[in-house]
Amino acid sequence: PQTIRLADYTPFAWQVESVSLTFRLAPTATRVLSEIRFSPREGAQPGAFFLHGEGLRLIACAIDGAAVEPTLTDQGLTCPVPTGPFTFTSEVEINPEANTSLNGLYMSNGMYCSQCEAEGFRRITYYPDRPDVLAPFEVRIEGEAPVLLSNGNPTGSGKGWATWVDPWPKPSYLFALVAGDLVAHSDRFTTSEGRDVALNIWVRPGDEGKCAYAMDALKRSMTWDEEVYGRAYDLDVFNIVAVDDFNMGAMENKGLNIFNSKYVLASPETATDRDFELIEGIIAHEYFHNWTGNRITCRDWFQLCLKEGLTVYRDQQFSGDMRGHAVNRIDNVLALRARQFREDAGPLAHPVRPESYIEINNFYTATVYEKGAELIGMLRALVGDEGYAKALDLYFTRHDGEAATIEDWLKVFEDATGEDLTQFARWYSQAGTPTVTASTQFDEGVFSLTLKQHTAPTPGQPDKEPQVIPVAVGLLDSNGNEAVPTQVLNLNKTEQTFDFKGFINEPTPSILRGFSAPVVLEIEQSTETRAFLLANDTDPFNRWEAGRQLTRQTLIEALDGAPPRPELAAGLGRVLSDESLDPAFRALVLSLPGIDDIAQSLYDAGRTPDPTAIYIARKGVAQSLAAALEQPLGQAYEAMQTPGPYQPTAQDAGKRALRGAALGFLSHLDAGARAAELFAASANMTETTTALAQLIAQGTGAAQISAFAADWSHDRLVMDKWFALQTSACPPEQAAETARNLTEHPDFDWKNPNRFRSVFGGLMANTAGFHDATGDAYTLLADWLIKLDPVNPQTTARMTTAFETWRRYDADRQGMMKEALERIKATKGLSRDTSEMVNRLLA
Ligand code: BAL
Ligand code: ZN
Repeated sequence: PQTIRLADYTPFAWQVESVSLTFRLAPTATRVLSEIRFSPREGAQPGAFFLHGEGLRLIACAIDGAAVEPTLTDQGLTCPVPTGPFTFTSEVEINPEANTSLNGLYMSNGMYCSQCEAEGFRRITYYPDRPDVLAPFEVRIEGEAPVLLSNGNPTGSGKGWATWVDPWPKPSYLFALVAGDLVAHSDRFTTSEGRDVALNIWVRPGDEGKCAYAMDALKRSMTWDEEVYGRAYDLDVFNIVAVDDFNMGAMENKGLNIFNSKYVLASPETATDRDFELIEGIIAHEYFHNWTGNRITCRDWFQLCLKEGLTVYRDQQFSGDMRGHAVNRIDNVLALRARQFREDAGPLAHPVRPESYIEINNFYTATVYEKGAELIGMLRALVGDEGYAKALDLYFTRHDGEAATIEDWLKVFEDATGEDLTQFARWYSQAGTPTVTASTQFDEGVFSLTLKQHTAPTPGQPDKEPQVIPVAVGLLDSNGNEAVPTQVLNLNKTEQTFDFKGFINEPTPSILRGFSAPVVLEIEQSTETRAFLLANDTDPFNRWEAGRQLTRQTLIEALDGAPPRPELAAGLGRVLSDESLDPAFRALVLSLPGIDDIAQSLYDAGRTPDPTAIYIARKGVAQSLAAALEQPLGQAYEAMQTPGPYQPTAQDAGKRALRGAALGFLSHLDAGARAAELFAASANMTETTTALAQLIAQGTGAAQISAFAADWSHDRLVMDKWFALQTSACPPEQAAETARNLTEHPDFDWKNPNRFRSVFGGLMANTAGFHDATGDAYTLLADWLIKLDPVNPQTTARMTTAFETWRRYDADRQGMMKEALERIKATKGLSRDTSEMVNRLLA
């Protein structure tokens, strides 16, 4: 397979003036007629003309009406073209029903649906399928389905046809088509520019009652983008479609977002607090792409973080505004550490802007998305809020309608603020998570903070240069008052010392407040200092972080047989009972680091982690904390009830989160009695799944597992939870067998990505279960990935990341994981997607 390199970028030599497409839909033989107007740009040479096309049956093509016989390969066509402007027409046939890859035009439960990012449009028709080719599209759809949708504004419809015009030039990856028996949940929105926009969420009949929350989130997103970024919507209609078979979470096609149904459909009975939160965030994310991604797109796929990092940053800002910044920041950092730090520490580490790829779908990663968002946050910290606002305004005016690069992005910051971002740009090209080591000294009233930075080698990058790291620091006096309020230190050398003068007593530093940079902070701190920060830090992130450090230390000590330090229970108990604190925050303080987190900490410290031992130690710590805090936990469990009808508000969700955290501890003491009671009484999915997870973890949930299935077998999304809970929450020694049994369940529709991910994503999340010493889970997952690969390469490739930590473990586990990967690698006809992933994992 061919490696694509950033350094080889060359512009397309033709401009596409217009695209007109006609679809004659038929499940196994859809005809696509295209008329594309090309005009030459600099570098255009007669004859040298290539259009992408994969899996297409060419019926005919012509240039300016004269038939041509192009040279066809499995990647596209070449044909002679004239020197001046010309019109290329073609007719191709495709088979949506046979398209199980869910890439291009495919069918899901009888509905036609498309997914074109990154390179799916070439499976629909011949086209320069690259993000720097922008054109206005007209689409005519002919088909029997009652609803026929494409991008832009509707311009006509009749029995069996509809036409759409999208006036905004767009790259082909933003094309979309949907046709099916759908019903709409509709609303309207008037933009700040006075445009009256029809809003529709299209779902299967019967699901229309589960769209209200998504619609409300959409309207809040539209208002927020006007108020915060000055960006108004630019078409007369905004359509969202929910589809059950989808590889990603959602897709920002212009004016026609397509969503995995799990991120649209919600009712109190069927969706959890977390589902509501994700729906809100993803609706916002896709909507925000209308400006950051669609109006300004990416020149090439190496620039993916230009739209994704920025749009994640924007959706995180929005969610913070909607739900509270402190808790939102902690949640985002937890996700960053769990997925991106893990990626950056292993064989799949790559820069936020990669320099080469074989299959671009493999680079829709936590690094591009979440670390990409962190870079925006750091830029903002460096230039200030005003500088950020100026830079963004300049970005929108300068690059509207263009396909831009990271250089363009950094240039608007330089031009708007006068900052030199040459060194900052390293964040985009250098992979790996920097470690910042802090040490302090106190001498004659001067408090000195020395910060050192180091980044370990990553694949292809043995040597690292120092980065620009904004380190937000505050100093506390011995009463816990702010002696020096937060200031941002600019660490840009390998080692720097920062002095703070005028102290009588030594202050306590609170470093990396708000998690001001995506780094690992190492500082030698006593248990007392951590307990002090947990009790007193005025920065909520660092307050939580102090508790986290304390629990992590306790868990690691427990592995070596030490009982939990009393400071931990005392500190957690104070937070638990502090009613001035947000319950959601208290829940986060009470949540223990996961097994994967501890395994990485041990590995970083030069030890070989044993996931089974960590599981046992973690359970022991939870039990002893539960015993020490039984009374306040019981009180919180009672006090955090949310009587009355379920509301998906952040406030109520926070109470339920704290109640769930208390239940988690208490279940160790009452063998699941409270959980069984809660399960029986619950009228909402949040409490039902919280209770069921505890019962499954205690190994006492058989009756409830059956009852849940009996209640919900008709609801796909709820049954996804049923599958996932069993593999993720069950005792580790049962994990592989549980997963295997579930694959034999009649409802295990393995070609549906949500269902496949429920079972195997759940298994991966059960760290001790996945890494059980028998290696059964490795074998099972490898067997299924080999089976899934020819059907759905994208989902298969994504799930190979289960093995990305293989080098962390002991020789036996390493050997078994390596063998699983080698077996996948040796599979005949393995997809380019999966092949690239296993090669990188094994390299
Ligand atoms: N562009 C792919 C889906 C998303 O990031 O919104
Ligand atoms: Zn996105």
